Amino acid sequence: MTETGDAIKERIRTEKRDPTLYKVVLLNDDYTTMEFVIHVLEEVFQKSPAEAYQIMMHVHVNGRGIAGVYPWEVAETKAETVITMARDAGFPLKAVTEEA
Ligand code: TYC
Repeated sequence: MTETGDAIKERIRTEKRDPTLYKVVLLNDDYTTMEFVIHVLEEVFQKSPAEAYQIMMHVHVNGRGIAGVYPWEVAETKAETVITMARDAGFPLKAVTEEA
């Protein structure tokens, strides 16, 4: 392979391994039930019941909290899933992504 070819291959590999991570941040509100937030943390973010309870209470008390940290596309999908599940259940729960 030529030097140029190797350089292009290397660039493609680098792009595929983008190390940037994103936080999925849950926002508090007055209407979503604590049980629903715990359910979301267990189902979407694979948290144990104890961890899910702790994160939910952190958000409830502090206004926001980190549900998990993931590569961009995973973080965006999880945030969208949270919003869709909440809308379907009639809750205003919001999740946003932020660079970690
Ligand atoms: N504040 C909500 C209540 O008192 C519970 C809640 C916690 C809502 C975390 C959203 O991201 C949230 N029912």
